[in-house]
Amino acid sequence: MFSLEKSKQAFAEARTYMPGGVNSPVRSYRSVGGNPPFISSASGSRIYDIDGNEYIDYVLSWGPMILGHANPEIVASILEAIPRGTSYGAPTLLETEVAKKIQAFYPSMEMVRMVNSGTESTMSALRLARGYTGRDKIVKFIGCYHGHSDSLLVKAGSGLATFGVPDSPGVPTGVAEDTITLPYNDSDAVRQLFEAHGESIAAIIVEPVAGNMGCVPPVEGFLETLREVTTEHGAVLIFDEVMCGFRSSSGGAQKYYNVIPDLTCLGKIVGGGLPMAVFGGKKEMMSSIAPSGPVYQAGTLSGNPVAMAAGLATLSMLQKYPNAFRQVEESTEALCQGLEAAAKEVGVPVVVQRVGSMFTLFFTDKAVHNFDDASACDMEAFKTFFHYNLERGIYYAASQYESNFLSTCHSDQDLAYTLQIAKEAFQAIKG
Ligand code: HOZ
Repeated sequence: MFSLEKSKQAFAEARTYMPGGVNSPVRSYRSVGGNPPFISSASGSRIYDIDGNEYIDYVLSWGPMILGHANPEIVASILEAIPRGTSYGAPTLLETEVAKKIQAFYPSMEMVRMVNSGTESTMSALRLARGYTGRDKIVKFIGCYHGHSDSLLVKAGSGLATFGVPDSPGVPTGVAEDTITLPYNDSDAVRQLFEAHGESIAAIIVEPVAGNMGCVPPVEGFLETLREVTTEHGAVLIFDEVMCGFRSSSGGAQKYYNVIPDLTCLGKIVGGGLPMAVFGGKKEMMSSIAPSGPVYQAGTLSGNPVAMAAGLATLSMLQKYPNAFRQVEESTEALCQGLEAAAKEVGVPVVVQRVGSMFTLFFTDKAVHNFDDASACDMEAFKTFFHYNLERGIYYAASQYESNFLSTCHSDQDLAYTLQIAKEAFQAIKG
């Protein structure tokens, strides 16, 4: 019998000490209602809560656990690193090894700077773009989330969309004024903007596959347009691949769509689940970063030896088993086809959008190309689907505005059970 009794007590206590009882808003389940399970452990495709419930995990820490939770080789590398000390604030050999591995997957990242989170990565890439071009304005797309730095917390998707807040209080008006927002996948709007104001724009930042309004792929020509206009007007093109990195393909969205940005931001996955992120790109541009150049960026925990060990182990395994990408993509494709077929059979309007091994099931009857499309989905149906699944051991992202992921550990049996429960959930929605 499914129960979240212990999690309920834990959540009540946590709310006394932390806003909403959590350290990141979507985890609080406000948009879907109910109580979040408090997690005690995870292994392979499974995650376990303190009430003893077991779930097939499609969140995977919001993407990074592509090789499954607690992968033995990654765990061994971490355990081996810890006795050597957990932080030095000084250079190590490991950092260069990790940089080389990142470059092997992402050749456009000729030079990198390591940081601790996706937020730091995008914030620093933007500062570099502004410093390099000597311009202030940046362009982002409505529904794309690039972390919570001031410039980027404007019409962001993810947690803000989940809670229906377009912009956050606390972002200075002057900063927000320098952020121009356009609808995702609207090439004409981008062209018009650059024709009128191209000379004052430092950068376009984009999730080349949006993950934070649910999984929304770029329409044909969109990324190409971004590349064209930025080149033409001397602006910097930044791909935020924090979510879609290593998920769209082994070389991310830039390899999959064959559009190469000037700067790339990666997070989560490069640290094998430990706090680590990175930004990088053209050597000439990256040379503007301190101490080579004047654009300041720093951090004691950057290049942390334990995170580097986890990252190196993850990237080495992905290099050693390149089939991992195909395997996880094939499983994701099979699952998505099965979900769509089950919904169709029951007669519930559902569109499943997927790129590589990330996907979102939207309760709608038409393709989702931008934030307005995502917002028009049936959120009540999503809630019913979400809770029906959770209570039966399937752990999806707790918001229609998020993506789900698979790992190499998700077995055929996992997928079969997931599809069985999905069909039942569609029947429950149909009533
Ligand atoms: N909105 C974040 C992922 N897209 C959630 C991160 C978290 O809660 O850990």
